[in-house]
Amino acid sequence: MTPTITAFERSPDRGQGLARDMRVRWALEEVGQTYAVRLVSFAAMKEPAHRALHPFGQIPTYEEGDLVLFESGAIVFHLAQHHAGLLPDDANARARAITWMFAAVNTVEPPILDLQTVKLLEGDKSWYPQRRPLVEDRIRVRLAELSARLGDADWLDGAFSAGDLMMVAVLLRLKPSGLLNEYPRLSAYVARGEARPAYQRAFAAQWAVFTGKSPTG
Ligand SMILES: N[C@@H](CCC(=O)N[C@@H](CS)C(=O)NCC(=O)O)C(=O)O
Repeated sequence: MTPTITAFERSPDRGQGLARDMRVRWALEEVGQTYAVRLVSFAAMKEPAHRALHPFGQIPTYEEGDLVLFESGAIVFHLAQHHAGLLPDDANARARAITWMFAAVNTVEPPILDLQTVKLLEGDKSWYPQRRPLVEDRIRVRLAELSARLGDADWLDGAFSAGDLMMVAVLLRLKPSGLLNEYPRLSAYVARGEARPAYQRAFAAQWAVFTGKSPTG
C-alpha cells in the first residue's frame, strides 16, 4: 500500500529542506518505500479536514490504509519498525538508536527551535540583541556535548540509523545560523547525512515542489 504524506504547498524555507516532511521523505527513501504527497496550504492545515489527521493543524501527516500518524519522529519510527534498514536487529542496539531519535527531538531540537522563534517573533523587540546570544549559547552547549559523544565516528552508534536521520535533520535547521560551522565534527556528520542517496532523492522531491525544478536546475 502506498502511504500518503502531507507537505507545505509553499514552504516558508523556499525549498531548502527544513520543513519536517523532509525527515519523513528521507526515511521513506532510505527504506525504499514509494509514497504520495498531498500538498496543503497554511489555510487548509487549519481546516477540520486536516485537523482530523493532525490535531495541531501542521505537517507532516502520514496515511497508510486505516492508519493516520502525525509527529515526524513517530512517523520515522513507524517506518523504521516496519522496514529493514533504519534500526539494528540487536535489541540493545535498537533501543539505543531509538534513544538517539528521542534525543534529537527532545534534547537537541528545542533550543534550535527557540532560536528560530526568537528571530521570528522577537526580532524587532528591544531585548533581542541581549536574548539572541543567550539562546545561541544554549545551543552551543548541546552541540559541544553531541560533538564530544560523536568523536571521530561516522554515526552516533555504529551503522547509520533512524537516530542519525533524526539528528541530522534537526541539526540541518541550524545551517542558516552558521553555528554548525563552529563544530567541524558535526558539520562533517551532517554532510555525511546529506550525501546519502536517499537524502538526495528526498531533497530533490521537496525542492521540486517549491521550484518546479530539480536541485541542479
Ligand atoms: N513536532 C512536530 C512539529 C510539526 C511542525 O512544527 N510542522 C511545521 C512545519 S515544519 C508546521 O506545520 N508549521 C505550520 C504551523 O504550525 O502552522 C513534528 O515533528 O512533526
